Amino acid sequence: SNSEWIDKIAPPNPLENHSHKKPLIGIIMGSDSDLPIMLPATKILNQFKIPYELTITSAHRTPEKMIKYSKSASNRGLRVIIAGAGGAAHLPGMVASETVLPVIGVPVKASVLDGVDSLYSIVQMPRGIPCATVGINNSTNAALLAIKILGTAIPKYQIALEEYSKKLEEEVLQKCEKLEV
Ligand code: RP5
Repeated sequence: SNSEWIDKIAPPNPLENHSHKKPLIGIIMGSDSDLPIMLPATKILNQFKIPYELTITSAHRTPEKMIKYSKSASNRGLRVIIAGAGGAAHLPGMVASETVLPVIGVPVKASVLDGVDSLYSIVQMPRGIPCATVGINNSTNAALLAIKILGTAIPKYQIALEEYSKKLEEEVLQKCEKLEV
């Protein structure tokens, strides 16, 4: 169930802001049913020790909360927003229209249309209001892209990203070695 997923996310009580550290990245999603898909983003941010906040807000069900969140995001110190949504996935685009921060949309596979509906809803923004879009269900890449954006201003995150890439490379090369013997 969703509550089990909530319990699995570290640090504890993720639906509240981290009070001890000012969050740099905001992760939002349209419904708690998106949590399992957004979980890998939290794993990456924890791995890179980047303070983030996590909340649920819906473009359709809680439009006022969404607007308040978007309008206050920059002043509250956030640098990037990651927004996951499925179906008629208007959340990332609507948030992008109400904030100066970069918004990265994660299309969630949530309906009988297999996530293609979400992908198209998020990627096909009108000229003037950009919203970065990653692959369907790929919140890992959303987090890594957010860290790359942070890295342009905070060099330690670029160093951490280089280490991450190096590790990925070594993993692949090790697998090749095993195959080739
Ligand atoms: C969107 O509708 C959410 O982002 C979710 O992906 C989808 C389905 O939501 P529920 O089935 O949880 O209501 O708003």
